[in-house]
Amino acid sequence: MRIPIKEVTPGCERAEVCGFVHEVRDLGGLVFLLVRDRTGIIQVTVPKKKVAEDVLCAVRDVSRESIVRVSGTVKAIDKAPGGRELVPESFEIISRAESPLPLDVAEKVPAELDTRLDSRFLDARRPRVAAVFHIRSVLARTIHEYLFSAGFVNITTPKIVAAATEGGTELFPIAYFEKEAFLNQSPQLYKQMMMGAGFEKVFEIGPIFRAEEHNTTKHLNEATSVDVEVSYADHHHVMALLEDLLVTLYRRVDEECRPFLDAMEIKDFSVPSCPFPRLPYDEAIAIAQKKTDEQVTYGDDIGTAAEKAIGEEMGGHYFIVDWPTAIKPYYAMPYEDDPSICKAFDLMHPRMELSSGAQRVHQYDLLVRQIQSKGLNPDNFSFYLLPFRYGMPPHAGWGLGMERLVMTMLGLSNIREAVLFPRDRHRLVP
Ligand code: AMO
Repeated sequence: MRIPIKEVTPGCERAEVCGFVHEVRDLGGLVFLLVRDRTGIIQVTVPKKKVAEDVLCAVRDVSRESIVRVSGTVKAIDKAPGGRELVPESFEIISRAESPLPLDVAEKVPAELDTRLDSRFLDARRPRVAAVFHIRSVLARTIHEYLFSAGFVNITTPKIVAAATEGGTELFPIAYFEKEAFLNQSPQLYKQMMMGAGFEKVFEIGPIFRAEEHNTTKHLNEATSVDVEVSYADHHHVMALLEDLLVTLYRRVDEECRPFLDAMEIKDFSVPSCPFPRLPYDEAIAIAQKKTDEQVTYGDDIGTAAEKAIGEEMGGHYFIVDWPTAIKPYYAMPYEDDPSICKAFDLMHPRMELSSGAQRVHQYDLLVRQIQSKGLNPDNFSFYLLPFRYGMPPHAGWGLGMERLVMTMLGLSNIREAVLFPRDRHRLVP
């Protein structure tokens, strides 16, 4: 019976392991192989004169990254990884790897990101790359645990839709029988509709599709969004939820993911503390105007240069609040005393935006007017508007970009490193 390599200790008598051939070194009378599985590495020591002929033939024949099954006796030995070695009685090549490999898994030869993504399955055999996705998995589990224990209901909303949620641009049209359809940009309309269904607290972790033309290090065409919507809540309430969740995620990674952080050589992992500063939009613009040469005007969205300048000034996570109503989507609630600004917020990491959210408009008439004011036709939103006519609780929520969270948390330079198989302007395979 195969056991995980980690479980082969110097005290074991015999063991059978399966895994990739990490390295082969022929030293004349002895052949040393390193065999690797998800849990660790073991040295397989083959004394040529003492092993059976078929074992020797297979060992001589094996190539790096082939899958092998090895069984034999375990010996304690100080110099080997884990303080033990395996001397094989049987050695079977289960699946042979061709040579040369498209990518050096041992990372002795560095590879370009494109080459790595073309052979992602090989790239992900590298511990530092695998670590990103193990940590991402811990994040997904922690988000589920956190939201379930706070009483949220997990929902799944359609990804094939008839209308844009975030405005008309950035949509991928698809062929849907005789109708026009699109890939959904956000679960926004559906999570709000579930407030109309009385669910009160919902969340979804799912794909969002954005037909962004530009190729940047922080945009994907298919991203993963953590979406939350809460009834009888305002923007303050859901900002507090978001910052507490974020700190919980950092803390969990700090506590649970040390081996993965070590594999990535991350030494200075620090957990941010709550509450994050709330920076009004006009003050953010003033900082950007002072600190960049680029033209920054009140009423514009915050561009990359401004984002960087403000991030440097703030030095940690922060919220930008009180946005001009004109540049936020129709569903953001304007302040009663000054409808030119609204109860929308962005959660920022010094490097980039991580999340957007708002208290939503829950009054039917106001919502129709806001849709019209954005130059959109309310008739195209009739399915969304319907629940607002039959009792809609006040509500608020946010959408958090999973890849941007992973990217900023782990200091990755390109968002593509935070996705197994990224979709961008030029990449549709693998
Ligand atoms: P927004 O469009 O700001 O808001 O998206 C929310 C978050 O999703 C991530 N994100 C992306 N990540 C990578 N590539 C992209 N192309 C991309 N687009 C978005 C970002 C962003 O902050 N409906 C609102 C949310 C809400 O109000 O609840 C929305 O979609 O991290």
